Amino acid sequence: MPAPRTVLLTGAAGILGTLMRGLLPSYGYELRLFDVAPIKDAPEGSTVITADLADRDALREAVRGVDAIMHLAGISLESTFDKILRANIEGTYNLYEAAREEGVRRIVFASSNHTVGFTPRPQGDDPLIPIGTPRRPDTYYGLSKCFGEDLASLYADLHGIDTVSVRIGSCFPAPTSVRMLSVWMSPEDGARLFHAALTAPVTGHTVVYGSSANTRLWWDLSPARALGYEPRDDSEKFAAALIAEQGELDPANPAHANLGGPFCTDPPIWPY
Ligand code: NAI
Ligand code: 15L
Repeated sequence: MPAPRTVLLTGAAGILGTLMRGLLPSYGYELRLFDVAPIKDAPEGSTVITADLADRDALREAVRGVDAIMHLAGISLESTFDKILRANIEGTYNLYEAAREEGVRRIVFASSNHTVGFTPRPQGDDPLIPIGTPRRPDTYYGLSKCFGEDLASLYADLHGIDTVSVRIGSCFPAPTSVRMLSVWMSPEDGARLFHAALTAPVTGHTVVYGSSANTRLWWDLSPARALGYEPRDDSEKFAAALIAEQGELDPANPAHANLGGPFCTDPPIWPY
């Protein structure tokens, strides 16, 4: 597969989309930006499509001629089932159908650690969580990411569209909780991982965890490294301040016991 050059970035107005449209052009990509929310600060000359994932005609036009898609658009936290159904489940289906119709062969799917959120977090000498651990979604949101991964698997097997599903931890400029010390992915490492996922010579459906090389890491990063990802950051520099402010994680607290943290309570506890 030749290295992709033109990439459709869905969710380009969001937190991660904004970070990635800043970082990915330095890898040589030309980005086409898609979001239902207007993108006010898009660089001059960039292509911006303001449309909903429910709009199949707009999606088809948006994917036409791109080499690959980075699919970030959708609801990124817990919500009502109906809203998740429309944006994340039907929306992701619409995107894959548009890709199939227009012959796009590589998608990077923003999956989430909340596909396996009810997995108990490692403590002490417990082994890292493997990528093959059974799914245990913690929310309708996590459930929609399980659907996205399975949809990617179906479109790989049936239609030859290769997807790398990245189960992102917490990709923000800095971790804001003690839990995030374990699952944080710096934006720069995020760009390194998404670049690896866009270019790695893998076929079919590949699932990886996405984080920096954190001292307090909970999961196995070797599937991501196998794509050529070499993380350079570690959240440990934020640890002392966060622990002084919030204390260590308490295993007896249901919001601290599992990988998904406060998503594992009903209702989820914010902020996380
Ligand atoms: P965000 O909520 O800031 O951005 C999501 C974007 O998708 C928004 O700009 C929104 O307008 C757009 N969007 C929502 N529904 C849409 C629809 N129906 N049609 C078109 N656009 C729509 O979320 P964030 O943090 O940037 O996350 C991006 C993606 O990465 C999401 O899919 C999220 O689930 C996933 N993710 C993010 C993590 C993170 O740490 N930031 C962690 C794990 C997964
Ligand atoms: C996610 O999947 C969310 O999209 C993001 O906003 C964070 O909450 C992240 O997981 C997390 O687990 O911290």
